[in-house]
Amino acid sequence: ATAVHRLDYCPPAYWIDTVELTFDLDPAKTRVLSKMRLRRNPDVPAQPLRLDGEELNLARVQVNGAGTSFKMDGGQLVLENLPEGHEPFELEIFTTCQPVKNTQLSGLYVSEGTFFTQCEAQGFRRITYFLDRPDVMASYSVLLRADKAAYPVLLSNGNLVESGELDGGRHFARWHDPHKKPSYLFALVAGKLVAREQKIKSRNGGEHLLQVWVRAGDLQKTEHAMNSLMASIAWDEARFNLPLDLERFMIVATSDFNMGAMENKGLNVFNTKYVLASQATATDVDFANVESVVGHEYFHNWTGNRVTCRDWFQLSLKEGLTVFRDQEFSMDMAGSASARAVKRIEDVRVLRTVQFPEDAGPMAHPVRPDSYVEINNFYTVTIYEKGAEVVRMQHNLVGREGFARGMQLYFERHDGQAVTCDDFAQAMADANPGSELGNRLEQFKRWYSQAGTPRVKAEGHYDAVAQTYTLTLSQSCAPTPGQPDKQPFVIPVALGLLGRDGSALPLQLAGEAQASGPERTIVLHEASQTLTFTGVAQPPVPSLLRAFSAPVCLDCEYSDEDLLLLLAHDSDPFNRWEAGQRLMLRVATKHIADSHSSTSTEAASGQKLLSPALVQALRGVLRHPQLDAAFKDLVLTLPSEAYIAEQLDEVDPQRVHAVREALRLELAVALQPDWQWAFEAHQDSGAYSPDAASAGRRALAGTALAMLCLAAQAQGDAVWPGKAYQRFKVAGNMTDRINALSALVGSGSDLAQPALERFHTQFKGDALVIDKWFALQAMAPDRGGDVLPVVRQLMQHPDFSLHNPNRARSVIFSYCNGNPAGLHRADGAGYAFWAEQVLQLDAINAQVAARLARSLDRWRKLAEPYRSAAREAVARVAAAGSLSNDVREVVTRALA
Ligand code: B3K
Ligand code: ZN
Repeated sequence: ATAVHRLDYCPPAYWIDTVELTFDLDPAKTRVLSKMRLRRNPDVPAQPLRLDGEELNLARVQVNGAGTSFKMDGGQLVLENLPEGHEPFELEIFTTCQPVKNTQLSGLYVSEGTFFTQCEAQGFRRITYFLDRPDVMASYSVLLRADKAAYPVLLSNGNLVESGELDGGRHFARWHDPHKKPSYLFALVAGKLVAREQKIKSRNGGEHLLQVWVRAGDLQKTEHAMNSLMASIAWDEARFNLPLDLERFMIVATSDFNMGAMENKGLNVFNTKYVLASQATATDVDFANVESVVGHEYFHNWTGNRVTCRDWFQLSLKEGLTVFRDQEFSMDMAGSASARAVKRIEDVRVLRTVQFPEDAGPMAHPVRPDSYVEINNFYTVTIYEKGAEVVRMQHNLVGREGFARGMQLYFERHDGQAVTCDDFAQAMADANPGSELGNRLEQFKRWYSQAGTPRVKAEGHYDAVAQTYTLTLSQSCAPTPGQPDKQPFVIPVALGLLGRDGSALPLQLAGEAQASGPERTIVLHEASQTLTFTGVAQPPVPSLLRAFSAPVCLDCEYSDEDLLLLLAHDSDPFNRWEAGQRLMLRVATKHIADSHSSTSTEAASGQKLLSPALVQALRGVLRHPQLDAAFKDLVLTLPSEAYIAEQLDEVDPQRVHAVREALRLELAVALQPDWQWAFEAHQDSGAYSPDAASAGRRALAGTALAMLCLAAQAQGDAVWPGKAYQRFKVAGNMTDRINALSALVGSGSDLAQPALERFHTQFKGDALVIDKWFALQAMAPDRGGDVLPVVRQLMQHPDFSLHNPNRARSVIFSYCNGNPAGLHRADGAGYAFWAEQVLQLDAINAQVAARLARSLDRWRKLAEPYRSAAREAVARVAAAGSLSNDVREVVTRALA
């Protein structure tokens, strides 16, 4: 397989105006007849038609009703003798495929007896020969035929035109999609399903039918998804003036799915994980995820479907923008300013613990990549989450109203087109002339072309005599693969200054006539810029990069006192949280670096890692009368092992784990009475509701219980584990139940095993809950290498299957990505397991295998003996015969 390059883009040599597809659905052999009207693209020199195809059996090709010559070239079907001139002609292709043998879950496949399709990015070519590229937009009519008893429901995109009976117990349904679309948005579903239905009226009076299709037993778990869909529709109308453009909008759930969900036009296909939710089986986080993913896929209807991508290098055009939109939707749904901040912190946490490492590793790529071997490897946190940050910066540079104007102009210009990231940024800038974005568009666009996380260094100096505070901001960005030198970025830095009493100081820059409000955004665009604030009566503490105004690492030499001040008083909740994280990170890295003393002896000798001042400050947050529970929970949670590791030059994962565990225990013991208060003060009263405020209270109570169990375990006290077991048994919702179970597992209590057994008995048969049961065990804190044998044993469990992606993720990914201390064993056995599983999975499902292959990306950062052992495992995978392109690309880059 060779790389595809962005700059090689050429428009298609032909356009496909209409497609009529006829499916005779049969799991073993499905027949597909495709009748297309094509015409030559007048803007491109005459050339043969080359259609993409994969794993197809070709039976017949006809042009304008007569047989024609063709040849095969590298999987493509090549037609050389097509009618000349620019008149449309008809091409008919008859193929068959084998859905039941499709373990890749790309193209047409069978899940629990139901047919599903997944076409993004290049699955349509596994259904029929086609110009399988997003800039070819066609009008689709689909005729589905199948056995009626086995497949009573037949769905495709658009509107149902006709349906009826056929001979031999078969039936049919004919669908027509009124909107032109690229092939990646095609979908069909056929099987035994039932729907929750809802009729709605949109603002302009149009009537729409909403459906959520699931297996019969799951209907009562679809209310939240339907509510989320209705909320999404209302939100997009209200916030962006974007209406639902279909009479019918369907969501269908499947338990075999490579990712979260897919935005096929009018027929979204979802992983059950992001549809089904009931208080008994889904946690608050699951409820929030359902809302956010339903929103995300719905928002794609405009950002992705109405305006799509010219080529796959532009993937972030739709993904970055749609993630930004779903983040904003979740924030608006959460309500209060503080709930918005909580969502922002959660999003930034993902960005920093997953995307920053990607941007610093061998797979680093720009938001708009320049080349790829396998496009499926580029559905990354960089394209999605960093892409969303790049949109967010544009939003912040032009303001909320300006952004709305930019969106409007984008749709005025490009509705119905396949466009580029440049087109989006241009519309934003053109709608906002004179703004910081309008003035610096070309430089701003380096965010799309340069990979890597910029570092911003801030150095402040207070001059008591002149009453000035000078702040120098400098930026740099480390080399990434193929990009040794970086040009300066446009970096919006939202900031404020705090006085020693915690008050917000007015901001007045030298040369300005008067002070402005207590917060403003400075746009750093040079390598280094110096700001002078005047009329500063006391040495201030700067609060920088408020609300995480740019996706950068901020280096600022704060004293502990400065950070304690920010933690206690910053009016920006993000930076308040960040100050606490910095303080805890500082303690962690100091003790990790101090390799002479072993942490266990420190703990045993009663030596404290956390200063009394920090403990007191954390207690202050925990007991604070005004702060929200969700926010307190975030502040009181230590930075993850992954995030701590990211700050180190060389990582000993066992050391990171030991120090973090020691800190966790210390926090548990030092705040014991406070945790007890927090647990008791945040009990649910009344009916379950997954809203942000109630979820926050449950989260804090859950953390408190985990801390109480941890402290109790260390003190040999059985009271709290007993309480946790009791709560586990009687919990009225899955959040409280799994939190109690996790407190037992996490503290290593003897009650963990009986609780796990009870849990399995209670929920066997509910796949999504059993996934949680597997994941909890695979992510249990490692104690002397005890997790790997458990993981191997779990894979022997009758409920385990490598073929179901959710199940494979619940065990293998949970262990390899969610349990650093379990994976990084000095004996290398974790790496050997990883290599084994990558190879096994690759024979089944290349996309899933390639995701797993990413787990050891950053082997170079490891200390010995981990480094050599990890490298060897990656090399072992790379050396295996018959690797998929997907896995080969990942391991090749990892070793480069
Ligand atoms: N667009 C899909 C992702 C498709 C992934 C293909 N490998 C889901 C989403 O981002 O909404
Ligand atoms: Zn998306």
